[in-house]
Amino acid sequence: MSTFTQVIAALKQAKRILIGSHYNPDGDALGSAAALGIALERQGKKVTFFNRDPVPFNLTFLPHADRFVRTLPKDASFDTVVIVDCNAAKRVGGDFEKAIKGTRVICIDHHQLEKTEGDLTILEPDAAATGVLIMRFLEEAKIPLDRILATCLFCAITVDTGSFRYSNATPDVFLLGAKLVKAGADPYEISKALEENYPAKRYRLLAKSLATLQVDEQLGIASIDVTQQMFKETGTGPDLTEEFSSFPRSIRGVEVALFFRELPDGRLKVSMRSKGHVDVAKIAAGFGGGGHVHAAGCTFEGDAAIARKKLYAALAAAIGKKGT
Ligand SMILES: [Mn+2]
Repeated sequence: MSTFTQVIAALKQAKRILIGSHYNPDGDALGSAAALGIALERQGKKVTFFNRDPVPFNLTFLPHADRFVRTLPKDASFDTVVIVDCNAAKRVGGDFEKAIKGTRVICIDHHQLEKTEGDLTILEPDAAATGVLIMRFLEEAKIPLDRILATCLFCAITVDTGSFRYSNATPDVFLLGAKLVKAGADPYEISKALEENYPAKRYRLLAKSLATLQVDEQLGIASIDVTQQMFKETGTGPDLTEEFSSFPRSIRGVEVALFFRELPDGRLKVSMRSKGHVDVAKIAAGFGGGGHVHAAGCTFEGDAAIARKKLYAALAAAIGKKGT
């Protein structure tokens, strides 16, 4: 693992920097990438902001959101690449994987269980968001916060802490939030953009999905499903399923909430949310996925019904471990 001092020194030497974050980006991925890139531009660097996927509709309010490109010119060349909110080029995907060959790679991330590909890596699984690490970078690099940087970083932290509600919302995280609000971030404007900005068809999809609700009271597991058919009927896509897992999670007695989503090729993807002691990152890893202790996911290969059974068996074992 590397220090901020090392990363700052490397970025000081850099001239043409490519910043990438994981595909299906969330507010932490794009907020962190935007804040870091804007800060580096202020240091006179040439910065390219990359994400394979479009900026989700509820993140277009981010300063410089329109700067993210989804492809790179063939002759694009960079001397330094920064990967934020993940730590493998394949999680960024697209043109990014080719563009990083022969360049210095820096990773800044807070996910567990993945191997880093960085020449320099800051990996802190205990950090509430990558945005927290970017804040620390700015502080150590003596780059002052302003409204633009604060807005990006407040978005990053608010998204990854469930609006400062999850167990990662520590006193230190609240102090960082206060700093960002002092620097000009507007919590209500940001939360309005993030959460009070949905098209009506999201709720038509949600209604269909909630009709699939299954609750296993014995185990404390609740699940909902979204199928390709439902997307078709409502004219929606996976970008409108953000936070669907919060509905099964909000049921009394539920320890683990599951959100199953059918992929266009028929495979089944699951997002898991744990309310208590169950480490869903560990369970997801058993199926080739990953994430955090309280939020993780994986995609199953092969028969969906068998995959579901296997997942429930793994969860039952984990839930049964309580108190031993
Ligand atoms: Mn994150």
